[in-house]
Amino acid sequence: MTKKNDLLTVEGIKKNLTTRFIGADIYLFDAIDSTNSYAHKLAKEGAKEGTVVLSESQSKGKGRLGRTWFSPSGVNIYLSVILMPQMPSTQITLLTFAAAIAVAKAIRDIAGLDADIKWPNDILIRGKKVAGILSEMETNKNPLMEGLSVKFSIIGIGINVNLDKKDIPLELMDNATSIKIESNSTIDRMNLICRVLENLEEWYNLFERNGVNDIIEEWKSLAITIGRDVKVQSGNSFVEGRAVDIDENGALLIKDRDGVIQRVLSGDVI
Ligand code: BT5
Repeated sequence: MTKKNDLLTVEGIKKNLTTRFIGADIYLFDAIDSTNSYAHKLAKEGAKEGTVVLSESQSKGKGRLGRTWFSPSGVNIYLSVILMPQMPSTQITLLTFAAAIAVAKAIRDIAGLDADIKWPNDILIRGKKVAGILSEMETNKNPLMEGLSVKFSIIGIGINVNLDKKDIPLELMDNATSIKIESNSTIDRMNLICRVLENLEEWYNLFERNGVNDIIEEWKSLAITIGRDVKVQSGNSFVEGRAVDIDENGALLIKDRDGVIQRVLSGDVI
């Protein structure tokens, strides 16, 4: 149950937010199907870069590949940001990385917990998933770039904040956690939203100014995947071996049993 003074408000967020453009326009709902779907619709209708969509709950919260995101009311964060980066569609994973850095650092700062990143889009505390990121995009042909370029991207972030253990559904029990469960304290969600948006703007700006290197270095310093033996499922195929690095598009480089480097751009570490 949510106490009335724990509810999110646009004024409460804006009062505290120091960003230049992310969150200049904020849409906040009590209930919605998916903040990503709504942000996508807004972007198509011409919403500005940096527009943020938030909801207290989602009835059809989306994960990747048609999976669902458990989105109970009043305790967590479900937010989507519209970004319009000048980049080829092949670099979209780097926006996921920027968001993962933003979330992991905000959790570290506010709750003092070791939040780690698991390739490509999970934030974990003590091995359990506390947040997930879903980057979606529309593309078009850009005469200045090879292949397709990003027209706009929707960065969706779900964070389990004040979710109690007893409210986690059975099927997620073994793998999901919340900041409250791990820190034993209730977190100010508006404060966390502001820190996430500020971090995201900082890393997005760095990316636009300096390219991929800073993001990749920072991501690696927060990630637990590199250096481990992994099995990655990508579609119907599996790659097994030692995760040795990521490349300039955020693909995972895995050294297989024969010593051959396999490149996996999307998938799940299982
Ligand atoms: C993700 O997908 O982790 C991306 C989640 C993005 C959610 C945000 S909420 C705001 C925005 N609007 C949306 O509609 N979506 C975004 P994936 O890597 O596919 O992981 C999904 C899997 O995580 C599920 O199949 C479950 O196993 C697990 N899961 C679902 N809900 C969870 C939760 N609340 N906490 C932890 N794990 C969860």
